[in-house]
Amino acid sequence: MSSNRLNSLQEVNIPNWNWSPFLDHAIRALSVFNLDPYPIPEVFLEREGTYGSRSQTYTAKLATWACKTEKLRQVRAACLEAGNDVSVLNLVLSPLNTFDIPFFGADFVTLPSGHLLALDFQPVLKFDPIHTEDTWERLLPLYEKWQKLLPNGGPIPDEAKQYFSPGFLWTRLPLGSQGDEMIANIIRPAFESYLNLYLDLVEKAQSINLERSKVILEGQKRYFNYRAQKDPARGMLYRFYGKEWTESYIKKVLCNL
Ligand code: DBV
Repeated sequence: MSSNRLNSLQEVNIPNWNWSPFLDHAIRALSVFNLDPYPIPEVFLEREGTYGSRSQTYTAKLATWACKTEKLRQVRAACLEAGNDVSVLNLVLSPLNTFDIPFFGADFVTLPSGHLLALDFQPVLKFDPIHTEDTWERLLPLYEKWQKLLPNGGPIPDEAKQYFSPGFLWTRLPLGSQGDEMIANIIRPAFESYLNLYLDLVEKAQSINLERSKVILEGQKRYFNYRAQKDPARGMLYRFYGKEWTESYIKKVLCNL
């Protein structure tokens, strides 16, 4: 992997980060395509903050990995490790709007209260059969296989539901060996199988016509506007990096369509 940080195909430099095997796997799996750099401005590439009290301060390190391919406008991973007990991998694959396929999204969040794990193909147009039919047909068997081995993560806000697929894998797991084992034995292969299927959709995707691609673009913008406004990470990122930097990271990197 190139060591040129500015081209943003740099390695994520977070020692002991517990989600490394997941990102490494994703980068390997993506390598069936030609990976082009997706330049991330230097101020967002790596960021360190501190938090806590005067007697006990902790470091919060955030790194962004990104690339693009012929059909994926942006692939980006927000990788966070804070103190001894907070660790996040937020990975989103965003297709160009000339392809009629959903987003790939993974949100793996370790907090002092436990792991919160989400995996989905997030639809651009949830109620449009052209957009969803073939995809859900292939995704649902994977969902059924893995979700039944996991506790349900609980309700999500009503307004968010249009952005989740029927294959939304969603769970909360305890810290400690029980949670770790479920991550290794269930979440890891679930992630690999979702990503595998997604990359197959990308590979097979055919360009759509101009009229349709405008509809997809509007849907993609709606999705990112929603995420930019409701990003559940905002509170945490404010605490670590301040309001100004966080808002600009959300607008310019995470949800920049
Ligand atoms: N989420 C991000 C980024 C994060 C991040 C960039 C760098 O988009 C972390 C960090 N997600 C994050 C944190 C929380 C969540 C929650 C810290 C916990 C917030 C808290 O408890 O205070 C999946 N993530 C969530 C929730 C859902 C998802 C449903 C719970 C929201 C709630 O309880 O109201 N988010 C959702 C999903 C994707 C996503 C499927 C797909 C990429 O990003």
